[in-house]
Amino acid sequence: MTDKTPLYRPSADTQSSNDLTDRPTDIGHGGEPHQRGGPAMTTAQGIRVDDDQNTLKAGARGPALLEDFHFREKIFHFDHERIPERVVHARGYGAHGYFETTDALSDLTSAHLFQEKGRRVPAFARFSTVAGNKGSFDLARDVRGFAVKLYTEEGNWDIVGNNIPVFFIQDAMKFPDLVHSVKEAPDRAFPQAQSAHDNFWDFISLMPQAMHMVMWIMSDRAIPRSFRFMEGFGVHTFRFVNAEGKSHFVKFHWKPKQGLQSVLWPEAVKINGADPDFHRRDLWDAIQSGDYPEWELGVQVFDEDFADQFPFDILDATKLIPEEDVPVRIIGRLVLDRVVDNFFAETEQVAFCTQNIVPGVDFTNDPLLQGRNFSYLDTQTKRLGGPNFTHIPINAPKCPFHHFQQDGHMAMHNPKGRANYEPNGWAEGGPRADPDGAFQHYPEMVEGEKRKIRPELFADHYSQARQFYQSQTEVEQDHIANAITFELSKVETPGIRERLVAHLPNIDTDLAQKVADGLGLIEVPKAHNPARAPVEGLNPSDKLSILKNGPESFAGRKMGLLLSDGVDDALLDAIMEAVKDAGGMVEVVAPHIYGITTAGGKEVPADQKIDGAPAALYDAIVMLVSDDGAKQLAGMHAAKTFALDAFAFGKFIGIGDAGMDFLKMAGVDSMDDGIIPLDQPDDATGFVETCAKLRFWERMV
Ligand code: HDE
Repeated sequence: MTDKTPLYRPSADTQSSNDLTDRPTDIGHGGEPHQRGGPAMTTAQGIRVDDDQNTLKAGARGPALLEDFHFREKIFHFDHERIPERVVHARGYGAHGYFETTDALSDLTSAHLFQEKGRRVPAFARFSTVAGNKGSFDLARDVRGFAVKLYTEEGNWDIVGNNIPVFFIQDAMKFPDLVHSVKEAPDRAFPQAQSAHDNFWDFISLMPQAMHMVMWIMSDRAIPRSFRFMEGFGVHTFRFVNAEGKSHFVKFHWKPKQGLQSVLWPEAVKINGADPDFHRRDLWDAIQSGDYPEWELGVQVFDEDFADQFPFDILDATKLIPEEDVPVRIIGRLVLDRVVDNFFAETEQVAFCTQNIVPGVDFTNDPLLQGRNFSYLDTQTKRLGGPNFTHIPINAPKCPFHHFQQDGHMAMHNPKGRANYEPNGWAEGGPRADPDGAFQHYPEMVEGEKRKIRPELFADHYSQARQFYQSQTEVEQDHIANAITFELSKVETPGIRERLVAHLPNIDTDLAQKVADGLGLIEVPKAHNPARAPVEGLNPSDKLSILKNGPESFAGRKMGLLLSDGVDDALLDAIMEAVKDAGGMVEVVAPHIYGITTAGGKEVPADQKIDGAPAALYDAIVMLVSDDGAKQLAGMHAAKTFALDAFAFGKFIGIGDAGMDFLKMAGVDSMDDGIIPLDQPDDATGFVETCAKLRFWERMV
């Protein structure tokens, strides 16, 4: 063949024409709309592009030419699209909103934000899992990050917390080891986003300080129903400092207005397959539908006297202060009301830093927090490529800022004039430090020997682990035992399993026995010797349980409606209406994605084809099917599994028309009070009210 062969040049929109003239012709200058809709395409340098389908060649079959600056620029930019993902908390999802003070606190802090009820500042929150890579699934059994950036009048304040109030380790020195152990093993690069493997439990079983946190991550806190249904905690003890310079200790709490709710582990496993984006989709959908998630900000405030008599060290991040000892005072609310315009620009580039605090707030000497104050700034420099990450809009303060920092990669704020140092004698001399209204470090007295050491009280590792376990309902205790059993069953080395189980008698002997039985151990291994005798007689705390703090209505939750052709119109309308009235959402699941036709001839589109929507995706279920529909669904494996799962996961199931026949055909042969007949439209409201109770737990014990 020679270059005399006919030319083929697909056009932008058809990809099929040989006609060299079939391409945009009506291209005006200055970016005005081009004939197919958008503005004229240019390179990043602003040069207009004539063809975006073909590289420049020496003849139709000839080599590509280096001269093709459009192609080279396009590919070069594509090659550089990724920035390093976060070493931890790589997978996350963020949204914008605002924070509003609901209770002024001028007696405790000079922070401008808290001086007056009703003060509002813009906020950005990012929720995340810790262990998995950026593309991992949402329902990993894992801690969730709960990071909030408040753009205050006095600068950015980042509260970089988690959905669990304690942490695995006490000193930042161990963080790289912890993270290496939980991430995929370095030789095989798996497992992804899971703690159920030898390295993690090997490390943890050698770190008694992690035992309190182990109780939390093995509880249902680690598999939240959505970001909207989980608490957030600042974890460390911080300080509030008032205008007179007086300091109080403070712990931060975010309490979801929606209540607490988690999924079951077997549900999590199914959800990860059916919808790996379950949590991010939930946040997006809620905000887009106007159902704005909301959290109250609460503080536990206490003084040195309390700290001195508290049986644990308030600088120890493996301990919490029970709300029964120091009640949580609600001082504000966070509302997320806007999704991002661009995930990369905002959620991926947002740079939280624990050291970002404002006047009136200060650090304590918690050795974990002190280490974090170094790590976050360092990590942002690496991820965002240089020191100017504060020039990126999502990270820039929304208050005035002036300093002499200059240049560096991608500098966007470039001061004019010649004064770039201080002191200087120029008339336009630039900013000057001024103690009035400035951040002042709390002048805490510090003395001591310079040693690598920890306080003696940090050595109590089991007391609060026990308190947490004993504060749970029976169902939740079972879930903890099952989770530890599951995880250790994935551990291949028997010695690691036994070393971990040997911690459990120090926490609770029943728990130890349940796990030993679950693993098939002949007996509970001899308990490890505690480094310090546990504190006896700590009272259980109801606030530590999810089930005791659940939602009170169906608001913000989702009903899965399994439908077939020929269903009763009035009943269907009544259910849809009742869920809507309760503030919930409905998703229609049907044999086909085009939906169903009711007995009255109305077409109802489906949101999901049954094969792609296991019952685990929903908080409660309605099965509204006709006689023929029951038979049709009973012949579909996915529909039968849907029914069996709904039952097995303890969901409330509303049954209309021939739904009961279908349930039986699917293999559900025992009936209970969680299966609720919907005989007439009036039954719908009562059913939805019952669903407020999350699950029919009696079926599950
Ligand atoms: Fe982090 N952590 N962390 N962490 N952390 C990061 O910063 C670190 C810790 C938390 O949505 C990194 O920007 C050290 C506790 C959240 O962008 C990194 C130590 C708590 C996020 C880092 C801890 C957290 C991070 C990785 C031990 C709860 C995600 C990327 C001293 C109170 C923020 C990044 C977001 C992210 C370091 C322990 C919460 C590497 C050294 C305890 C929510 O800087």
